[in-house]
Amino acid sequence: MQLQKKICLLGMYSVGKTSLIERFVYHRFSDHYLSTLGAKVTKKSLQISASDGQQIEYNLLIWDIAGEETENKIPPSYLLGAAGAILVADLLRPETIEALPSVLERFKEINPGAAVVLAGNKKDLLQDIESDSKEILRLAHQLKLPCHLTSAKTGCQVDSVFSALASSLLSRDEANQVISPPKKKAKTRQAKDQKR
Ligand SMILES: Nc1nc2c(ncn2[C@@H]2O[C@H](COP(=O)(O)OP(=O)(O)OP(=O)(O)O)[C@@H](O)[C@H]2O)c(=O)[nH]1
Ligand SMILES: [Mg+2]
Repeated sequence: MQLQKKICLLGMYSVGKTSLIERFVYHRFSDHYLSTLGAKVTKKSLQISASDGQQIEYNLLIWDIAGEETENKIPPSYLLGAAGAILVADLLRPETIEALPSVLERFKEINPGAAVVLAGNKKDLLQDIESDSKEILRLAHQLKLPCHLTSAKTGCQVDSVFSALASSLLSRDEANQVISPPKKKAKTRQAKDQKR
């Protein structure tokens, strides 16, 4: 079964949203910083097994959205219709972590039922992972959201954060019965049983 989903990468400027997408989709990284203007959409498919064993293919439309600034709010049309979001912070810039609750609030205002995961990025730059990841892990706990410590540079946990989002999309699709058990097979078996 194939399903198309819009997902958004959100968070302050220069936290590594574009770099995470580049790593996930094209397996590459650049140290060069080119700030995103507006939004850019990239496609990538991801396979996941539903709880009944059927293979689900999520065709992700990944929206890379420029970091919000006070005078430059994200247009609602960029967020509209999203099934999920990865909220990204730079582990070495506390203000980027502090910004996440309001980013989440704005995203959820427009997409109340959407799935959200957090990414604490630039893990490769940390000297003391335990102390430098405390704040984002505390926030994730408080917001009850999954959180991954990623590095777009090394690729560490990048696939995991996208997979975690896909798992949350799957749970929602199963709960909303968008993905239902393969009924045809059940009927065929029933018919066979009746014939016997
Ligand atoms: N060391 C390291 N640098 C990173 C990592 N991720 C991104 N960068 C660097 O951080 C800078 C900003 O990365 P971008 O991916 O452009 O950030 P962005 O969030 O898309 O920024 P805006 O488009 O302005 O909102 C670039 O110079 C990247 O090379 C990482 O995991 N580790
Ligand atoms: Mg960008």
